[in-house]
Amino acid sequence: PQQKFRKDYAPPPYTISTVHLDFVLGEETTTVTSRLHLLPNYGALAEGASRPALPLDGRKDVKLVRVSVGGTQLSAGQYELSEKLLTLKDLPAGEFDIEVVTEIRPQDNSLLEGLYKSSGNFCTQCEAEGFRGITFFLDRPDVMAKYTTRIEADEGAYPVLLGNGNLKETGKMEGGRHFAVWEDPFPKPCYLFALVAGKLSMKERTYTTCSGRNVALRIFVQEENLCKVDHALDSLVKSMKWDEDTFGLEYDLDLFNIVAVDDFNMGAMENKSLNIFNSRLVLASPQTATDLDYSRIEGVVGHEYFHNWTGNRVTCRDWFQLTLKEGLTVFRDQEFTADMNSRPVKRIEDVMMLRSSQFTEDAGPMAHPIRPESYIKMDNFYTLTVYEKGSEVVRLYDTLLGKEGFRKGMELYFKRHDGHAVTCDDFLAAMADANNVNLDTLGRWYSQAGTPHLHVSTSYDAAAKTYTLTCKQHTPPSPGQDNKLPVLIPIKMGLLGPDGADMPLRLRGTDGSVQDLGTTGVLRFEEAETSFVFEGVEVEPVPSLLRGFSAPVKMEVEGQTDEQLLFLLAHDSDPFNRWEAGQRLSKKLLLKLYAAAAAAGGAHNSQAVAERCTAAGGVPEAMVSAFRSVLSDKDLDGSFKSMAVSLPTGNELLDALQGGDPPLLHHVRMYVVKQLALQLRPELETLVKSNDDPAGEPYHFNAAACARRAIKNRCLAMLSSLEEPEITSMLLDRFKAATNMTDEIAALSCLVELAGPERDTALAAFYDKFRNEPLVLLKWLGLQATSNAPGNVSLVKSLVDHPAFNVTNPNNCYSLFLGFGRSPVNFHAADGSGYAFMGDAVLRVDGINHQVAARMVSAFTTWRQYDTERQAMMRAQLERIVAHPGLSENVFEIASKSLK
Ligand code: B3K
Ligand code: ZN
Repeated sequence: PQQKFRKDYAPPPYTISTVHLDFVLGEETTTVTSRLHLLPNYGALAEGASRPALPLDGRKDVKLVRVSVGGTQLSAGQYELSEKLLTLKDLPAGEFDIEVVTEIRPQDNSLLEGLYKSSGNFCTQCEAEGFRGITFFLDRPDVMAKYTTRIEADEGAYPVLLGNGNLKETGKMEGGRHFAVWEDPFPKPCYLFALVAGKLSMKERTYTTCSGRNVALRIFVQEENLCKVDHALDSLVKSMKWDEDTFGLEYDLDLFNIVAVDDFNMGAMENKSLNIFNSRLVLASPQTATDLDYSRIEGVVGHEYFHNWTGNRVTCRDWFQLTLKEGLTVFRDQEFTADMNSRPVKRIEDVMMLRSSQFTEDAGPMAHPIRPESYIKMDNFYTLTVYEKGSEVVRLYDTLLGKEGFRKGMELYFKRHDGHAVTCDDFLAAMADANNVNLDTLGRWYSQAGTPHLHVSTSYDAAAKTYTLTCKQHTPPSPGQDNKLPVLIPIKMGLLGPDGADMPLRLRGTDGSVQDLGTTGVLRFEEAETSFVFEGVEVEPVPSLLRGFSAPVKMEVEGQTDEQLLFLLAHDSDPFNRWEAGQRLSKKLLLKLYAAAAAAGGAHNSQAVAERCTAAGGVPEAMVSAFRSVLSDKDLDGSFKSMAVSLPTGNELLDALQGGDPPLLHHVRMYVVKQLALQLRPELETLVKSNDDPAGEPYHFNAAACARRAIKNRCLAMLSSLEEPEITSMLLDRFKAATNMTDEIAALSCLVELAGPERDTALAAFYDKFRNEPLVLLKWLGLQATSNAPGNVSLVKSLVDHPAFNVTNPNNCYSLFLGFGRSPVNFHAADGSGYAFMGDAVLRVDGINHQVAARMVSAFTTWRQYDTERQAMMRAQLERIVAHPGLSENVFEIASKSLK
C-alpha cells in the first residue's frame, strides 16, 4: 500500500465550479450521472507543454458506464481506467464540461462508505474519501463546488428523498416512481455531500435566528423511534443559540435536517444541512438511555452543528489538516457542554479520557502529531490525538489569549477564510494577528508527537520573601521523530497560603519589573528551562500548578508531599486541581501497592493480591479521611464527589508502569476500592439514601439530577465490591425497581461483576425486557463483554452467536469486541485466549467492514506496555494479522505500524 505525505501537497490541476448529480436508485443497480463544470487551475503552461491530465478517484466496486468531455463520449482507448483511478487526457483549453455515468450496488456495500443501505433505506457517508465510492471525482477537500442533486426512486419504498441545501422541485413519475431536486447554494468539498432515501418519520421545530430568520429543524427516524427525538431537538436548539451568543455565528440556510441510521461506522457526520447520525447519538428516552447517553447526544448534536462554521464554511485544504476542523470543533463542543452543565465536571471528564486513552496513543507505535505527516488510509487518522489533543491545542490559545482574544481570533479567521479550504497555519496566523502576539512556539504542537513532560521544582527564600518555580520540559522521541523542540506551555497557577486561600501573585519580569497576576496567573513557558520568581511571598506556599489542566502534559512536581496533596485536595480554589490532588495521591498508592504485589510473586487471584497489598501497608488512614471529608462536604456537587473518589484508570496506571500485568493491576485497584468501601461504609450508605430520586419523580436530564444519580451509583458500585449477600440482593432489588436506564444499568453493571445467581437472573431479565430495543441490547452486550468475571472469554465467544448480535452492524462490533478489549482480566487472560479471540474477530470483520476492523485491531497496538509473556502473545496476533491474505489497507496500516 502507498503512503501519502503532507510535504507532497500540490493544488489540483483543475477545479470544479458546479456539480449536477442525478441518482436513479434501484434495488439491483443504482445509476449515477455526474455533470461537472471544470476550470483550469494549472496556470501558465511552459512552451510546448501539454495540458495536464485530470485524475478522477474511484473505487473498484464503481462501474464506469460512459464518460463524455464537452458533449462527446470517449471511446475506451481515449481514457485510462484502473481499479482506483479514471484519468482523462488531451482535455480542451479553458473551461469545459464532463459527464461521468457510473453504476453502483449500495445494497452490497458493507463498508458503509459511499452510498449504502441501512434498515432498507439509502444513505451516504463520504468523509474522508467515500465520495469516490459513488462516482469518479476529484475526491479531495480543496475542490469546492456548488451541488445540485436529483434523486429518483420508487415512491412506495422510499417516500422521503433528502439532499443538501434547499428543496427545489419534486414530482411524480410513471411506474410509481418520484423524484426530488435539491440545490446547495454554498460551495463545498465532496466529503460533505449527502443523500438519504427511505421510509422515515419526522419531527419538526422552528428556530428563529438572532437576525430573525426562521429555520426548520427536522429529525428523521424510523417510525417507532419518533418518541425518542425530543432531547436531540432540544440539544440542536441550544447549540444554535450558544453559537450565536458565544461566537456570533448564525445558521445560514432555512432548513437543517438530521437523519438517524442504525448502521454507521462512527458517531455522526456534518454534511451540509443534512447531518447523518448513528442512531445511538439521536434516540433517547429515560427508559432506554442513561445520563451519559443524554450528555453524549447533547455534545455530538452540538459538535456536528458547530461544524457548519468550523468545517463546512471554512474547511481543510488537505486531510493532514483534519485537526483544523476537528480539534477546533471538539473544543467548541466541550465549551458548549461546560456552559450547559457543570464546567469543572466537564473538564475533569475530558481530562480523564485524554489521559487514559490519548496519552497511551501518544506513547505508542501509532503516535502522530495532531497534524500527521503521512498516512495510508485517512480513516485511520480520526484519532484521539487529532480530536482530543487537537482540542487541547486549541484550548492553549484560549488560555493564553482569554475569551475575548480568542473570539477576536475566530472573527479574523472567518473574515479571511470563509468559503475556503485552509490550513492549521492559517488558523494560528489569524489568532496571532488578531491579538498581535507571537505564537511560533505554539505552532510546534502541530508538528511534534508525544506528550511533553513538564518538571517543576520549587524553592522558597524566607529572607528575600521570594518563591521560585523552575520549570523544565522535554518531549520523548516518537516514531520518526527523535529530537523535539520546546513547546509553548501555558501554566495556569496559584499559590496557597497556610489558611488554604490563594495568595496574591507578583511575578518578577526579566527587566526586574513586577507584574500583578491577581490570584490565578498564566505563566508562558516556552523554553527548555525557565525560572519564574514571585515576590512579596510572606510564608512558604503550597503551589497549585496547571490549574484546569492548562496544557496536555505530564507534570512532575519535585518533592511534592502527600501532605501537600491532601492540603490541595481540601482547599484548592481550582476544582480541577482539587480533584487532581486526589488522583495523584491515589496513583502513588496504587503504584506502590502494585509494586509490592508484583514483587511478592505468587497467584494473581483477588484474594492473594489483597493479602499482599495488606502486608504492604494497605490504604493509609489519611487518604481514607480525605475521601471521607470530600464525601461529607455539603458544598460539593455529587458529580464532582463521584469523580473525586474514583481511582485513576487502569490505562493511566499502565502508562506509568513499564511492563505491567493488567489482571494484577485490576486486582490491586479492586483491593483499594474495597478497603475504601469498608472504611467509608456509613458515608456511602448515607449518600445512597439521600440521593435517591424522590418516589414518583419523573426523570430529568439536568446537572443537579445527574449529580444525584452519579454519586448514588458510585457509592453503590463501591459498596458492591464488598461482595456481601445483603448488598448483592439490595442491588438486585434496585435493578428491578429502577425507573430509568441510568439506575438500571448502574445496578446491572455491579451485578455483572459478581459471581452468583443474581448475575444470571438480572441479565436474563434485562434481555427479556429489551429484546426489541437494539440500542439497549448494545449495553447488554457491552457489559458482558467488558466484565472481569473470571473465565469470561467463553461467555463472550458464545455471545457472537446470540441472536442479539449482528456482525455487520458497527455498534454491535464496538460493544462486543471493543468492550471485550477493555477487560483487563479477560482480554489479557494469561493463556492468550482473549488475544486469540480478538485476532480471529479482526480477520472476520475485515472481510465485511475495514474501518470497524481497523478500530478493533487497535486493541493490540499497546502491546509494548505489558509484561514479556503478553507482549509475545499480542505480537504474534499482530504478525498473524499482517500476514493474512487479502487484508484491508486499513488494518494493514495499524497492524504493521504497531509492530515497528
Ligand atoms: N467528521 C466526521 C468524521 C468522519 C470520519 C470518517 N472516517 C464526524 C465528526 O467529527 O464530526
Ligand atoms: Zn467533527
